Amino acid sequence: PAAQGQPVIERPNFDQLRFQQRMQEDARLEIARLDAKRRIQKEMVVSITTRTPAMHIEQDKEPSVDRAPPDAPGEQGRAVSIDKEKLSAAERAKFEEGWNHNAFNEYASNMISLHRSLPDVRDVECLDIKYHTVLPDTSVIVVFHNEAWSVLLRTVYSVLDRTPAKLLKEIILVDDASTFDHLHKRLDDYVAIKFKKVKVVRAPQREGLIRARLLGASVATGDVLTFLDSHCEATKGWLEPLLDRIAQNWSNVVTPVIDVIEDGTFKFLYGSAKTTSVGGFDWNLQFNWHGIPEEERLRRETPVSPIRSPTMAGGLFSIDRKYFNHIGTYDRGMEIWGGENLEMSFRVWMCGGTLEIIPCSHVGHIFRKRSPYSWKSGVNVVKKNSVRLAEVWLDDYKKYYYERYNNNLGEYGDVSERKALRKRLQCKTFDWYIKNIYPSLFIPGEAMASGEIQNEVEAQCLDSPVDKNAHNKPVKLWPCHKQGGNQYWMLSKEGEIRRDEACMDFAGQFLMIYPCHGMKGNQHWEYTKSNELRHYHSGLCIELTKDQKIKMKTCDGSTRQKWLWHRQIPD
Ligand code: LR7
Ligand code: MN
Repeated sequence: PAAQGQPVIERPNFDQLRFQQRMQEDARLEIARLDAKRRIQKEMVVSITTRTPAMHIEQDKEPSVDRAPPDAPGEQGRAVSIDKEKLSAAERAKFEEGWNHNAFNEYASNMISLHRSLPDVRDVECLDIKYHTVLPDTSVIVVFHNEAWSVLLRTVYSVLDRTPAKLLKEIILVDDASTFDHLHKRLDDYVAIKFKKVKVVRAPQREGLIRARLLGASVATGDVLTFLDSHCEATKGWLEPLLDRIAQNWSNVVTPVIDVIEDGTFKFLYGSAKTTSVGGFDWNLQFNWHGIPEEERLRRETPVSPIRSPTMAGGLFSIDRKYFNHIGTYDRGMEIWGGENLEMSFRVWMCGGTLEIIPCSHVGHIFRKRSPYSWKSGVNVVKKNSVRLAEVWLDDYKKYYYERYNNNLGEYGDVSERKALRKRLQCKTFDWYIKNIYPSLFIPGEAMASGEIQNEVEAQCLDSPVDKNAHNKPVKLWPCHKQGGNQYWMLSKEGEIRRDEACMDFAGQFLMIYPCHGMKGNQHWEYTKSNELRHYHSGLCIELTKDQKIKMKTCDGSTRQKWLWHRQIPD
């Protein structure tokens, strides 16, 4: 997922899934390729190191552990910029390998102190807040699969360095069957020598992040569980506001503001929490970010009061340990990655808890553009996980998700235990959740028309581009394929032509899609009685020109300006 604070709209349905499947496929191929490459390199390294031992020492050199001088690379969260072209061939190979293994710049990370300093990123209002003097303590649980050494240890040190000792019961590192060498004996030795509060727990086989977290939780003894991804940096004062909120009510599930550590430079980016985003989702069951809704803005007492969030990103949060168990931990049937964050979000809200973002708590996270590790072959795990959660929590609303797959759900295993949990906890309905917790969510069932939009003359359909963060991307023509996907549009009551959170938009130049803003304006359309798609503001109509292009033209009633929706609610 993209970064918090950026008004990024996760792009619609099939694109996203295709993108994700492609990403998985790419990751698998990548891993296979790297394994082969590594085998070859290993042989090479062996032959080189026997000749030049200096190289061997160079390879094992630790990134700086001592507190670094103020002008050292990356201090105060500054960027480390490396001109790859200036590196020697051998260094450049390491640079490339770092990116390949991790999907972030490990080479840059290795230049930065494991204790690097960060600015105090909190809003000034936070500095006056007094927290309870007696707070619960926490176990910090970090699951990892093939994490980079310096990145993993910087996560650990950032917690140790910036958490009052009495609040930190332990840090539990859960190894989800990593194959990287450095995560085995080297990690055990390091932990044994350097740390008192850090435990390493190992999953005997790859479990995925959900069951790995369950393993961590099962050995945790702190009052509160705090989950972090394995590539985070906690900032000054990050924990107290989280624990304080839980001390007030055990059913408060809280997340920090997630700042961005740039994948290429390790620059720590942050902004005022006053403009932070809250979590949402679309009908692909993809998590996304939104601005703080107006009602929530009005409800809050100060600009740094906790912000209710319909969903959470999933990686960074604190929860009372007993409440975690009470509310049903996680769904063990979920694999590898994905879906568990929405599942927990819906469950918490529907079963009596509260999900909040705490503006005075900031933790950085490395956002990357692809998943670097191998996924399960032959299974669309994100879909499987999402179907599981839809079956249990979405009631009738699940149909909007299933439509995307032509109701072909695939194998998703047994969810009867999760359904029993929902019953036992006497949770509210999904309809209640939508109406009370996420009223701004667009409901496809309320669409006036939906499906493909076909021209009356030719079997050509309006088609939106395959780009995750499409802003200003032109709407194109494509032969109608009846597969939904890029041709699945919805006409909202408000006159938007939507693909989930993306809207057809005409700003005077060309027809494009743009994140829906709900303010009509350039996104306001009228589907006329004579089947034209008329742009309200300009009065122009969408036309399929003779040279097979889309143009906005003066409405003239010609058949080239007539469009048929696949499904339409009769008026
Ligand atoms: O098989 C696996 N086993 C693991 O232990 C796969 C992953 N993992 C670990 C991995 O090493 C990492 O520590 O699980 C953690 C999350 O995986 P990432 O970092 O590859 O994924 P992500 O940052 O894109 O994941 C976000 O969405 C996930 C959905 O399942 C999880 O909820 C992640 O925790 C979540 N991360 C965040 O919320 C951080 C902020 C990102 C945003 C928005
Ligand atoms: Mn992550």
